[in-house]
Amino acid sequence: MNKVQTTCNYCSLGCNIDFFVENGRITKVNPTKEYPVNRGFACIKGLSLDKQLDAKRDPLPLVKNGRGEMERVSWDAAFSYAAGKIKDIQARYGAESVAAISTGQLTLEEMALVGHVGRNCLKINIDGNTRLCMATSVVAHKQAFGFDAPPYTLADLELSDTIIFIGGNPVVAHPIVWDRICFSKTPHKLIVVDPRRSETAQNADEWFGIKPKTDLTFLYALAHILIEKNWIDQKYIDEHTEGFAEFKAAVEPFTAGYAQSITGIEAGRLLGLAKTIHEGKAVSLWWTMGVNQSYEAVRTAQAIINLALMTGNMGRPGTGANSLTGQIDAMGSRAFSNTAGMYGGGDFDNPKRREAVAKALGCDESLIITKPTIPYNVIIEKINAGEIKGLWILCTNPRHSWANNETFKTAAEKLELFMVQDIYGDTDSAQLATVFLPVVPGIKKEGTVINTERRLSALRPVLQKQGEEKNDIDVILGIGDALGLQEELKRWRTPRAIFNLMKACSRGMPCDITGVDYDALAGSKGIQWPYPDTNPKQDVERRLFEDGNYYTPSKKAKFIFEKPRDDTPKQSAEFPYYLNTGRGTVGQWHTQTRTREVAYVADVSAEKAHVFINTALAKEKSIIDNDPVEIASFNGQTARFFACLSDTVDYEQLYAPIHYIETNKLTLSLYDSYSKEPSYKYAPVSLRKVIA
Ligand SMILES: Nc1nc2c(c(=O)[nH]1)N[C@H]1C(S)=C(S)[C@@H](COP(=O)(O)OP(=O)(O)OC[C@H]3O[C@@H](n4cnc5c(=O)[nH]c(N)nc54)[C@H](O)[C@@H]3O)O[C@H]1N2
Ligand SMILES: Nc1nc2c(c(=O)[nH]1)N[C@H]1C(S)=C(S)[C@@H](COP(=O)(O)OP(=O)(O)OC[C@H]3O[C@@H](n4cnc5c(=O)[nH]c(N)nc54)[C@H](O)[C@@H]3O)O[C@H]1N2
Ligand code: SF4
Ligand SMILES: [Mo]
Repeated sequence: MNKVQTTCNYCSLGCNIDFFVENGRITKVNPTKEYPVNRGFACIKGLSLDKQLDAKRDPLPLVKNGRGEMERVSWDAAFSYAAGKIKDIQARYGAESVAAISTGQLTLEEMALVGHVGRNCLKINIDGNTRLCMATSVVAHKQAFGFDAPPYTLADLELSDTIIFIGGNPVVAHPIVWDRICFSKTPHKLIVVDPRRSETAQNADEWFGIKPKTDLTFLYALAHILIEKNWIDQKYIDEHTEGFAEFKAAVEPFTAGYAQSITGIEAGRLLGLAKTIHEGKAVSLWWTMGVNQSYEAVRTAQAIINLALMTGNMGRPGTGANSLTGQIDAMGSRAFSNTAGMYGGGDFDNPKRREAVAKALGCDESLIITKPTIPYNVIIEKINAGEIKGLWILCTNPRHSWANNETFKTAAEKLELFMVQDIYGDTDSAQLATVFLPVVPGIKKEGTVINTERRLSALRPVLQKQGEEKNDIDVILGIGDALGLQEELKRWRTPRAIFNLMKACSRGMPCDITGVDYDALAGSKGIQWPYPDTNPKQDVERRLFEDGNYYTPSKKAKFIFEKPRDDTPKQSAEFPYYLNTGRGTVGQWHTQTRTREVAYVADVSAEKAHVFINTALAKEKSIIDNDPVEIASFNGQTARFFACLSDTVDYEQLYAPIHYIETNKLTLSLYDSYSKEPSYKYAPVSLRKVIA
């Protein structure tokens, strides 16, 4: 039996799993005992990675023919068709009339390669679907810390005596995080801030069920109390931060009484929470999508950072203002996709970085794109406006996952060229494609991913691809070659070669990985960045900012703040309730293309779109469990769901899991001002029972 250790390519924990293979067949699946993230555990998704092999997939691509039918063609024919069409559209409408959307679920080598072909060689815009997820944290980190750097190591969960989750539900979304909290040997208090009594809130010591989108006021009021009581770390503030005096003045009006009127949390409870933070020896604050997916998300994330800074809860074991990522390689896409910043970080107009990156890539500086991509929402708007005529999507399913998703449908229908690169040909997006490029799943792929705590981990093929099967690298190279880019791509032919290019780009940057050896990463415990070849620290767990130095020019972290916004859609007589959205169950993954193959998941999750409704509201409307209901949204759309009565949502709140396409029919085209991340978690809606 041959053992292959690889990385689960679902969530951002990046658990390692040992697959045992005999005669080309998987015979045993064991979570890797020695891997420091999951230590012998894994969730149902990681244990079921092999199920993605069960789909009867055709290895050959499809191209829409003159009769409007998708026709099976050879790989060479698909590559030359795609390349010809890209060139034709660019010749007629300009370079930027083609765009691409990548993801945080590809390996960093795949993302780097498509970033090179698309951005450098074709001069097109490429955004990541990380925009839907992590853009907020990226901007918050860059502005406050000087670089996009989540500071923690997962071991901090077990070293913390006060664990505060804001807008995160690890019981469902980060099962290994939850596991590590449950088995922590440090006596601790778990506090959850979430308008919904989530699975994590149900298991917490304290739950703050705030009104939706009032986090900023809640956090500023906490800061106000901490300052008023002098429960702050003045030494840390003086030595390692800037902007505190201005912040102090700005939070002055946010009294506990005022906050109560906005957030619905009693003043006394807020005071109690401030005291708990003050008394904690190691306070860690964790946030995910409840914070990131909002119209004032960046400032909310920074309000969390401000709390950690002012109480000296940074850089010490068990502390931190910690953003958990979502997709397996969100961190790889942030640092190595050539989309919003250069490979390894830095701005496209920074002459020194341009020179260094060109040298690392062994190319002329003029080849490197000169500006960041336009964001995801602008790409979709420009397609709808007829300015963008060609779109290539890789490893993402926006017809389902994009906010206000009917706008994606209208966009896709306008495209002259819509290339979908996916492991399944029947996704909601693939059904609109003009070119479908089938690829093998992660279990047959090779490359590197970076998890939520900045840990690089190896993906290694458990099984080899067969016959006509292609992986993502093959397909991107195939299109690149058909475009005539052989010279530009000569250093980019294998995952190892691409990794080494990225390594060279990272030199001297905060995310320096020059000390990582591509081959030695396989079967290892993974390596957290930074890991420079000049001083590779051998410890398995490392956090950032232990010396109090940040990546800003002054080496100090910045207090950043702003008045809460008051210009966004609100509940009204017409739309008296609000729709909250998020993950459903541990076994369900996003648009459910992959997890539908897991029989156990199918057995224990609802087949159709459902919405959680408070029992009192349901009673008022004579709705009982499983009744069909119709929800009308502020965005002008309506959708049908099955009712699921539950007091985990309050009277005004409806909660719809994202795993059904109906949910994003109702979400808004509303974004954070700085990160352009969609405000997925709040839409004013109305509700009625459907009478048969
Ligand atoms: N099983 C499973 N696991 C996953 C995924 C999956 O699809 N399925 N996806 C992965 C990905 S890509 C991501 S990004 C993560 C997401 O992980 P999480 O962010 O933990 O998941 P969500 O359910 O989207 O949202 C978390 C919580 O935010 C709350 N929330 C809504 N509005 C507000 C608000 O105004 N304030 C506050 N404080 N909270 C609010 C919601 O009620 C919800 O409980 O999960 C990852 N893990
Ligand atoms: N309302 C609402 N909407 C949301 C969210 C929310 O909380 N609320 N969350 C948002 C967030 S955080 C995220 S991350 C997005 C996720 O949104 P998407 O990225 O659109 O969701 P997935 O279902 O993960 O899509 C991944 C696609 O890649 C395919 N795939 C899997 N493996 C491979 C591979 O190796 N190669 C290729 N080429 N394809 C592969 C899968 O079959 C699938 O079609 O959804 C966002 N949408
Ligand atoms: S917790 Fe995340 S990385 Fe670990 S097995 Fe589950 S989905 Fe995979
Ligand atoms: Mo995500």
